[in-house]
Amino acid sequence: MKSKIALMILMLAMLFGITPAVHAQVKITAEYNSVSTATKAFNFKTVPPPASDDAASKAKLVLVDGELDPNGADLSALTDGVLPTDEDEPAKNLFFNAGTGGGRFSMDLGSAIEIVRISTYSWHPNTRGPQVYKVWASDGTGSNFNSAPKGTNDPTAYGWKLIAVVDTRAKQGDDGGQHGVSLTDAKGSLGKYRYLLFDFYVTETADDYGNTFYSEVDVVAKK
Ligand SMILES: [Ca+2]
Ligand SMILES: [Ca+2]
Repeated sequence: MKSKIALMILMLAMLFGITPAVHAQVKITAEYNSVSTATKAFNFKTVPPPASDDAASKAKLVLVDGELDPNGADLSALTDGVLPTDEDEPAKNLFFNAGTGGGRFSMDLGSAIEIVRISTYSWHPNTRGPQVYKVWASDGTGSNFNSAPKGTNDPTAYGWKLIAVVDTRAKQGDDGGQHGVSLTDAKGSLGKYRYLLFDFYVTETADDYGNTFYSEVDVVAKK
């Protein structure tokens, strides 16, 4: 338990501490369906619904740091195109273990591709609904590239570039419900990358249940 708490503190420090400047062009679009309006269709105002045939569907996912909650799905749930049909469906979501501060995983797309959009989707009736994460990308060609830097290491020192810091928590009140996020770039492409690295953080530490229920992560390649 001591190591879990240490990891949580470290990850929170990394999230709220000094972070390198994010690529100025990346646009973060975060949209939300309340508990009463969310449906299994995951329809948002402008964020497209999750896809089953996106570039992430064939990606290889690896758990780099942290532990998954045994009550939830494994990493494959993030890219299988399958969605929960209810607001509290652990088996259809990926979430890090209760009492831990989140974790890190990588995604290997197989080859470097032009990425036009990364979208993330989550659904839960209360504090496990919002998304708090960082995502880095790499083409994997740098001499210092490490495909699996542990959570204590800043990926930018290992050949990764920070793409976005996402936080969809409401400023006040309950923000349970369905959250959809799209990362895009005014230039039409986030860049040409083979690897993505995600840090998922807890939304709160008031209790052990702050790890978000992630339903899907889409990576859309340029056509
Ligand atoms: Ca997908
Ligand atoms: Ca899924």
